[in-house]
Amino acid sequence: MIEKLLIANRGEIALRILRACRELGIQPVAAYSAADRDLKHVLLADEAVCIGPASATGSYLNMAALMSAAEVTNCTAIHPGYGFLSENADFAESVERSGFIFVGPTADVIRIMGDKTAAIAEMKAAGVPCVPGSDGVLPDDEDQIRAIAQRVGYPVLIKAAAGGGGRGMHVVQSEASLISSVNLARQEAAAAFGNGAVFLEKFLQTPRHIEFQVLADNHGNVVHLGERDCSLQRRHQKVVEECPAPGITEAQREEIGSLCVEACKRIGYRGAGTFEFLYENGSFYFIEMNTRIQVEHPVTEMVSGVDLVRAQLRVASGEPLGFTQDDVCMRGHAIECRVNAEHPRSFVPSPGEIRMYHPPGGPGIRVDSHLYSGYRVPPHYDSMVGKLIAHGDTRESALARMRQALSEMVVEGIQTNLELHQQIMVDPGFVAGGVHIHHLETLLRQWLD
Ligand code: MV4
Repeated sequence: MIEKLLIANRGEIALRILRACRELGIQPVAAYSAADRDLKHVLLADEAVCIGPASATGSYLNMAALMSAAEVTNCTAIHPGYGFLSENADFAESVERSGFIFVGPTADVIRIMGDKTAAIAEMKAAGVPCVPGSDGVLPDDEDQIRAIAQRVGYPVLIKAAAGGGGRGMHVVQSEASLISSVNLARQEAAAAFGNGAVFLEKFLQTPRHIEFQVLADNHGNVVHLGERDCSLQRRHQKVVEECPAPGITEAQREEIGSLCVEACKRIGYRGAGTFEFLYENGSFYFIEMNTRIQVEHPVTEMVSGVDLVRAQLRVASGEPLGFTQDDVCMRGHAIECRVNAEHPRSFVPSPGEIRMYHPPGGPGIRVDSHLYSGYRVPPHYDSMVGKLIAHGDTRESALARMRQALSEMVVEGIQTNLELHQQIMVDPGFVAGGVHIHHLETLLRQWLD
């Protein structure tokens, strides 16, 4: 087992990793920025190293500083968490080249998945259903581009090959605007990612966002832990997630889950991973793979009983998974509300001192948060300050527990989106289940008038 591990992240996920380390007898070392001396996991860690200034570029994105921190504290492994360097293939490569364990898949697998066209090609080869599209980067020839779009059928969506997460996408309704949109998308992609390559797909108008969780070890064992529905989002930021996805049958779960497992075996995947799909009219379409632990992993943990962060650490240490697909038993339903420090109407971040903090509790309630009374939320990072997770035997029971938990929770001193979550939990669309990716934005517009 890894003896000592550097936590190369901050906030709730850093605390989550610290807790998993302690459980496994791994010594956690906190790498923190100058603005993060008071983070809960920094205070709880036996050792903590300041890696640079408040700005993420100088600290949590500073590869050299993180490697030095691991070196001077005699860590043998680095956990990147989510965001920051978690899906940076160059970082994973430097970490492993320097003799440390990177908690995640190999650098080449991260690199393939970072190239969206390469990822789609791998998935197609593994038999995973994908969105009809250009099957690779668009050529330079305008007639050829027009022919591809014609074959796929309008509307089409132009995406950056090096993109992901929704940046630099353009919907094209008809041939009239095709070439100008492709050129614009190429310019934006070149500026944003240093790579102007773009591809196109059939644009799905009102899909749901459903993702499958996988877990793989170094010995060829791979399992899937079912799916999460992450359709409730605003501007590509997920707001509420749940497991399982409402209305998805056991047969569909088994079919898509097994295909994801097959794909993992094909590419030599290791660790925790997520296959993102769009789901429309009863069909799944693969769009991207995430090679990190995700913010919403707790809903899968609550339903599967598998501790994903502990599994990541065990697998990274070279241990076998220790269970098979037949051992996986999904029980009940879990819902997660992301708690953000933000203005309830404008969504502008609301950093500042937490004057009072009362987390909720009771059966089936889990709070993943680094907040405490007196803590100052710094203005330099993401506004998410915690996650409230409710589990129950049924979706209705999880919803009832979530409503009670939200009504108990007190966060004073900053503004939060807790009220928004209370409204969502009684919204007839959300309560019915199975809303599409534009549902929340539609609701927010309605609530304005
Ligand atoms: C799409 C799509 C519709 N059709 N692809 C946005 C983020 C990136 N991961 C992929 N995204 C989308 N790809 C096709 N062919 C709509 C989206 C999309 C979206 C997807 C998941 C969750 C939220 C979304 C919000 C807007 C657009």
